[in-house]
Amino acid sequence: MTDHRWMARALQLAREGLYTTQPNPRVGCVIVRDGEVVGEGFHPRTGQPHAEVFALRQAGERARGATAFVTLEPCAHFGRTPPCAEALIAAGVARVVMAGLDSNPLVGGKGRQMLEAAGIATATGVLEAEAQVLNPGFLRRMAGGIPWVRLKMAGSLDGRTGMPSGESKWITGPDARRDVQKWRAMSSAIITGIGTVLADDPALDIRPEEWTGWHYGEPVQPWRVILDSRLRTPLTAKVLKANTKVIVVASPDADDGRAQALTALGAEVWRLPHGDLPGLLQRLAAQGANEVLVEAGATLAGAFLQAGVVDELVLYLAPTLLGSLGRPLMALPIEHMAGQKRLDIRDVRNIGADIRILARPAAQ
Ligand code: AOF
Ligand code: ZN
Repeated sequence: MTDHRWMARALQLAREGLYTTQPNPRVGCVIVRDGEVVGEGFHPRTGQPHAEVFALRQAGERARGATAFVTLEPCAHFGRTPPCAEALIAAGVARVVMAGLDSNPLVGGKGRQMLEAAGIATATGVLEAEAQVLNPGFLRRMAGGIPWVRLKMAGSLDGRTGMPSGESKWITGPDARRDVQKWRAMSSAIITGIGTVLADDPALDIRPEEWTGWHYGEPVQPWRVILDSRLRTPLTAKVLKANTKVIVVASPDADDGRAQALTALGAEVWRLPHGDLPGLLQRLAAQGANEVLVEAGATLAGAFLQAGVVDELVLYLAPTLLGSLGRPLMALPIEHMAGQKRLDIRDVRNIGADIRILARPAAQ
């Protein structure tokens, strides 16, 4: 029981890095001796020390004979920083409790082995599900080479996103729009479509002045990804001015001149077969994307769902009825009940005057 209590504290610490650690995982660590916390730490940013290092620094000599609670298996490799398993051994820690193993092939099980070989007692599986929720993208990318995909949508209570004319501002309220900032900040990349760029010219950025929910330091700006098979992105589009990586995904035969003009503005142009969403996701993961947020119109939202690559839906519904002429949330033509996409609802809450539903595709 007490193991759970200290791990809960370590998870709380890990959450400090919710918006800043990518591409690294969010990790927290608590060092406890004789029922008393002697050190705490979390991983703040890629390139900076790991959670265990901060906790060990704080504990100093008091780490000797203590128990370390870590939300992820301590690393065993020399990455940008030296192995945490070695640091724990050197500090004389007696026991290490970890929520789960690291799915990074460089670490997976090796950290625990190193600790055990040094005579340190280990325990694994304490609040493991809670720890996984904190790093769905990192664990997925390391284990399977694809990111965790969230699809954000907003509409009326009757599932409409605007009028037949395209008129759509505003359906959801300012609180819901602020809440979206949080999902953006948690993401390594935001994916949108050329339709949205042409219609709304969104910047898709995180505006700390609009949202102060972040904890440690300013959020890392997610990459912007525009699916634009024929390279119609205007050179004046706001999304191109992002202070982060901008990727325009085009068809293999899209115009070279357009590609060069976009590259000259600092964007990367990736060429992929039209509709190859799994290929795109693999490539994003290969570059370090953990969680991606799809913020797109009905066509692309439908395409992601059809391709079966959505892990989580983030759906904002406003207390209004836009009626049957309104545009649907997603283009998802289904003819028979057998083709329906059933979901598991994981969370429902009020966000200002709107509601937010988190749902995941149900196991088929
Ligand atoms: C830990 N504690 O706090 C974190 C870990 O490039 P580096 O050196 O930062 O290493 C990154 C890898 O280390 C990352 O892919 C993951 O496997 C592990 N992250 N491990 O013991 C931490 N953030
Ligand atoms: Zn480490």
